[in-house]
Amino acid sequence: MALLNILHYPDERLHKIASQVREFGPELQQLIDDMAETMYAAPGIGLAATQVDRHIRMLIIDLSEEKNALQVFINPEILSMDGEIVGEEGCLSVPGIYEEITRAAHITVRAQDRQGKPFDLTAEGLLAICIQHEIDHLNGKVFVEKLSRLKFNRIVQKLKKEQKKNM
Ligand code: GNR
Ligand code: NI
Repeated sequence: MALLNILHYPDERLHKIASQVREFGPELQQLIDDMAETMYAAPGIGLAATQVDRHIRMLIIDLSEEKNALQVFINPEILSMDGEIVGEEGCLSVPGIYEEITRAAHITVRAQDRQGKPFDLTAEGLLAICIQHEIDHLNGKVFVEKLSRLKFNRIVQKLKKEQKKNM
């Protein structure tokens, strides 16, 4: 197992669009395990492959306290969404920033598990928010880009200042 480096906004690699996973071999299994270790260490409740500079359609989520309920979504597709939910979101690629974001309240997602077996899942609440947040990453989108231009610009300025300080 290994800890992976998480890209930080505004790294342009966070804007890459991920491609379909076609092989479910040992390389993918290793990446899933390494991403899980990285997410738990952070700590975070979700992680998209994009965030560790692997541009394939794979994301992981674990909402449990005990960190023992890993959910793996490969080639996820949202089949339906309805309603609205507002929740405070954070992102491991945008450390220290927490903002309220409006998302669909109920979604049905189709994906494959780590063996490649397809499944459908209906989600609401934090799980629905998290799946949408992670699928956005696979499409090159980061949650701060959903904010007003004023809020977004302030955050980018702040992040650039932080980065300078840490050089
Ligand atoms: O750890 C995370 N917490 C979180 C909280 C509210 C909404 C979404 C998230 S996902 C985030 C981890 C992350 O950056 N995933 O891409
Ligand atoms: Ni994120």
